[in-house]
Amino acid sequence: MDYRPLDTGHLADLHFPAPLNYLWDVPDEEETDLVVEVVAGQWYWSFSYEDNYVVPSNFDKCSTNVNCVEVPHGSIIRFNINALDVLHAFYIVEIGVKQDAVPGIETLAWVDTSDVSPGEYNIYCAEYCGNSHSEMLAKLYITVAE
Ligand SMILES: [Cu+2]
Repeated sequence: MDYRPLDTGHLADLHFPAPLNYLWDVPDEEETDLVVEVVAGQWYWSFSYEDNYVVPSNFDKCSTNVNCVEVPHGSIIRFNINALDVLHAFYIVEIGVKQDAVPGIETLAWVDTSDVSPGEYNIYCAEYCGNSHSEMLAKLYITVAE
């Protein structure tokens, strides 16, 4: 039998798909431009900015913080995710970010909005959470701040 040792030179050529970066390449506090608190409940998402955030004057996409959040383009956004009742999962489909929302445990997800175009993105719940699970649909607006 032909025996060929593992050519470790090729290990350096391994490339991971970009979304996997989200698993370990977590920005620290100084790199984060904005923290958004996310609360999942049956059956909605609610969002709030960190206390000292000055909301840009042209942010007008959300009339409520329920199922709607607007964040600046060109920024590293950290989502601190909590669940009120049962398991949910925060899933920004087009950006490829998904994170469990767990009662009693804060989880986190983050997005560098420099990597995506300004516009409207869907946030789904990706964990079955009861009767109206399929209605847990929120909008993420990424806007160039003025
Ligand atoms: Cu759900």
